[in-house]
Amino acid sequence: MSQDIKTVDAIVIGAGFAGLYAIKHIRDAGFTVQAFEAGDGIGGTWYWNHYPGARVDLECWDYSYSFSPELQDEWEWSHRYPTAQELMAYLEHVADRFKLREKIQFNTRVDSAEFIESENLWLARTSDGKALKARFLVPATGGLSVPKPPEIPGIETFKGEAYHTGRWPRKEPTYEGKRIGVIGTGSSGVQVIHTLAGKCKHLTVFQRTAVFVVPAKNYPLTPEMRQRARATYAERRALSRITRFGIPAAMPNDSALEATPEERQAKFENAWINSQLLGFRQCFGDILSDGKANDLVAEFIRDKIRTIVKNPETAKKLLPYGFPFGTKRPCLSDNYYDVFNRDDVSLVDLKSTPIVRIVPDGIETTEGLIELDMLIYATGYDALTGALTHIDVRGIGGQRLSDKWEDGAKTYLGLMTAGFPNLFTVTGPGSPGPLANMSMSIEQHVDWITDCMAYLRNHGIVRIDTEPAQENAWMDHVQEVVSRTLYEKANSWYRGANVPGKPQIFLPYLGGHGNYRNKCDEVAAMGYQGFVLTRASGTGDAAASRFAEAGLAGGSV
Ligand code: N01
Repeated sequence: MSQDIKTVDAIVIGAGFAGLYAIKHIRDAGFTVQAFEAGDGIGGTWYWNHYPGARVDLECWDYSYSFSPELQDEWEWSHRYPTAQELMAYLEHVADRFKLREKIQFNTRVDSAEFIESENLWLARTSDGKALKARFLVPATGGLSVPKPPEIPGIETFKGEAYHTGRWPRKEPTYEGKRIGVIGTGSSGVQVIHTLAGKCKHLTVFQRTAVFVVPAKNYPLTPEMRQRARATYAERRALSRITRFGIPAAMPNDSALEATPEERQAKFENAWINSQLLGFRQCFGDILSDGKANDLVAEFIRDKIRTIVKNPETAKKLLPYGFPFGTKRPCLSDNYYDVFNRDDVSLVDLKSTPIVRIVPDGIETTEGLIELDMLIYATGYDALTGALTHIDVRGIGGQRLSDKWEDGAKTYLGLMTAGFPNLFTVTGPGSPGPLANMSMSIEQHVDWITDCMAYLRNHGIVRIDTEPAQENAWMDHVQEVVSRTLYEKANSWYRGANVPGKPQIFLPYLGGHGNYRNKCDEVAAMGYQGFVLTRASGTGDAAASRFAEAGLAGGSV
């Protein structure tokens, strides 16, 4: 039976930003590729998250592929921060331009993947009842793709419409005349709230934790702006490859505490006026590492909230406390706080007025029933690990990935986890991932993975794995770097704190995109130092890595 199963060089899971580039780059390196995508179209995160107001919070010049100058030149971005719909159109264009669709099987989930040790192949089983083998498994499943339900009793009893932002229906719901409740005030909730306010009969915001929202300053792009961006693309991308966040923004070294109050005020005002995601963090070098410096920014933003929101009681509820600025992803919006000055928007502070249960007609809080026609869950994701552990992945000895990561995900360089050979994670836990420009990080990972695959092919190596000691040392380093910052002080999804029962370990690598890229390149240049390479029997190799003779017939990649 196993003879009948087709074998390809690589299975890619997902057809979002990461999956598309993986398909292209791996195919162009001469490998056979099959991709599977659960949705019926291209887009990944943007396919599932096209809720009202969904748009990226990095500038389009940075949150886009850099691998093709022609693509950069021909694509016409409409806004500084494109919507989910525009990003989908871009990704569809990429799929067509580079002829990637033929490699993708849509509407198909990879349910399980098992490493067949005797063959050094992955055996994947898919939701259409079929199976496929591959030398390499490349889950490009995204860090924010498994929605986290709100864990509120009675959720199934609600008789109105209910949607999670991460699974938005393809057919846009109507909002006019409806009483809508939004649970959650992270990046997704903030975008939904500022977009639906004024477009429905009444909007009720259920806020558990107030967040820092800074102006987006989104604007339409003119032909001149596009022309300027095109002229500097090469420079911009080159700089992004060496910076901490993977965008062309250098981080300063000076301390907020050493500046005069006037200097601080001027910088903070400038960050507020000329806002962008990193604006406040770029004001001084210690905003993310010194609690007192951070408090200065936090208080500056709280003052803005007090000024914008007219009702002092409402303003007070919207003031973020309990975590340093920047340690949960700040949100961008041009009118979030103004929305709370409207008569058709109300705020329920769940700290003082908790939800008791969801009932057929709405939400019952400790202060009574709020009747609703539609409920929107903007409650986030089982981030960074969820998409991987939801697939039944089994490595050496049948070990389940979900069991191995029971006490926290472990990887070497965010690229491989020991005991799961030939499986490369794209922007996985232990890599900078969400704490850098995702599109830059994706390209860096896919380039590295493809180069590695080519190296293995050229050297007759049929298996690559890492060792527990390597990943322990790497994850210790990830924790050590974060301990030098304020990030650990927040109950964020970066450390799994948003999912009840999830082990809490800080997963993204904070050492900086540029440094991380150098480290990955260095490891490769040293013959994949820290990885265990197993060759097909009978071939020789002088690489510095340790080889384990597996005695296998192979080299068929
Ligand atoms: O999810 P989140 P998200 N009862 O986890 C609340 C990226 N992104 O989808 O903070 C009541 O940040 C929860 O409250 P608390 C971006 O990286 C980017 O908004 O846990 N509330 C929180 O308020 C972002 O960081 C863009 O106390 C409950 C909210 O739900 C990441 O995706 C746009 C609850 C979840 O916030 C995730 O953002 C959108 C409960 N039971 C997303 N459970 C852009 O590029 C959870 N909450 C602009």
